[in-house]
Amino acid sequence: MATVGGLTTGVFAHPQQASATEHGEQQSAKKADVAEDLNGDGFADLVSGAPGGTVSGKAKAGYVAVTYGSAKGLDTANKQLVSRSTSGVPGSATAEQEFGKSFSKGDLDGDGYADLVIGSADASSGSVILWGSAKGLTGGTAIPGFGTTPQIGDFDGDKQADLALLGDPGSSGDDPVKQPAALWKGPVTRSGTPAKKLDFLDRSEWDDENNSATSISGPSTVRGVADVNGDGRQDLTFRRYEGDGVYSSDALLGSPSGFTVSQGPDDGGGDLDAGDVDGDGYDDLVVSGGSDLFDEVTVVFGAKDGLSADRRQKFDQSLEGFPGEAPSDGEMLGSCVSVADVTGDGRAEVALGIRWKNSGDKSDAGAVALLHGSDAGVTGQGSQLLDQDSPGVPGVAEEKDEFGAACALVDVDGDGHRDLNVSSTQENDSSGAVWSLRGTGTGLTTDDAASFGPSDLGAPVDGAQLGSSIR
Ligand SMILES: [Ca+2]
Ligand SMILES: [Ca+2]
Ligand SMILES: [Ca+2]
Ligand SMILES: [Ca+2]
Repeated sequence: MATVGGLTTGVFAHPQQASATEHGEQQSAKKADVAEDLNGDGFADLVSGAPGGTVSGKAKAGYVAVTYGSAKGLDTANKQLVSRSTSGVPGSATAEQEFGKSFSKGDLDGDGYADLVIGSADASSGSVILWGSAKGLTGGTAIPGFGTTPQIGDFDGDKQADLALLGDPGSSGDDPVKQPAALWKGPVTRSGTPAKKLDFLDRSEWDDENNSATSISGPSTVRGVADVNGDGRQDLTFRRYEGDGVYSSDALLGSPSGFTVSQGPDDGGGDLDAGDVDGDGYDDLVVSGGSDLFDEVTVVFGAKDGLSADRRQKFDQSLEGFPGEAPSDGEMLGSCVSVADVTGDGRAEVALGIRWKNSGDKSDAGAVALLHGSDAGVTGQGSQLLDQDSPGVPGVAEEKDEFGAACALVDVDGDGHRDLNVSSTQENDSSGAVWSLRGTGTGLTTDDAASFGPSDLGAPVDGAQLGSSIR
């Protein structure tokens, strides 16, 4: 596997762009959304999960790495590692727990610093809240029993972040099962007490067979938040099992009295995210994995009543303008999906990992594409395709690197353009690595591209799979 150096700078930076950067540094950063800024310095911070990391001698105990944003982007010298062995964090490192398999940022106690809630592979291990401060994350508050994809968002629209929690769904063959779920209304105190515990589902959604006030039909995993019905309340984007091998990608609409389900497409199960692709004020759900070969992407447009039942767009790499060589079967278009406005025109870009794409004759080296939004939906026009052999991207493409495992559009340099942070979990014998490519008014540039692996962070290396999820 290719060696990824320290915080490597792209070697193809142009002098005129270097001076533009210097000029940019004299301007103040566009203040980051509080929900993304753990230390309150105005720059969004990036969190990378390493669920395979060995901690205190326990294999796959797991950890997360926080790299703080700055005018120069991510700074590996300004980082923080959090595991169950970190002082103040409740519990202890446990083999196979995969702490950091999921996590979410947001200001749960309303003090102006984003907090981080971290989940595990094992729901019964619970989640942990780390509290943001000017010095970074501090303390640790246990949330017993709800270790599956905890998600922060303002679900009732009162400007105070809330917390959606999922427990262990157990198993029951081919049928959906009852999965414990809890909705905590913020603010949440440092002792782990919410202002109120709400029913997870709105009463109209109750269903005697599988749902109740405190459960959902599952197994379900939450993938993020968006506002698909434009009512100012954040909605959960999630995937749930419907039975007989069918997974559905849906939205749970936020309300003052719990969520209501808004049905999205059934598919084989890739990744999903939402953002306002067509700029009409409703976030749109972008789902990968629409065909047997995981090579199709579906856009489900948001509307006043939730996800539209009939306004949908399907595309694959034959989309006009999609760059790169003609695809072979099974490249896994959309191995990761991140949707957010990079260019600043009010229409979200869509980042798609293609983790099994070949780079020349190197199979499964992986790649990532950035496509633009337009009034009509996702367009191939002006899109970009990058891999580790692209000029300016640190590292060298190698077989089975699977670049594009996870991705997150987060503005880590505070210039108002979201930057593409993307991982390869297979890099360097599955230690994993994360790349950060800068966003601009027209798309992505490889100028000042950076990358780091666990060794650059002084973190456990072997099999860590750093970047399994990034946010
Ligand atoms: Ca920050
Ligand atoms: Ca806080
Ligand atoms: Ca909403
Ligand atoms: Ca940026």
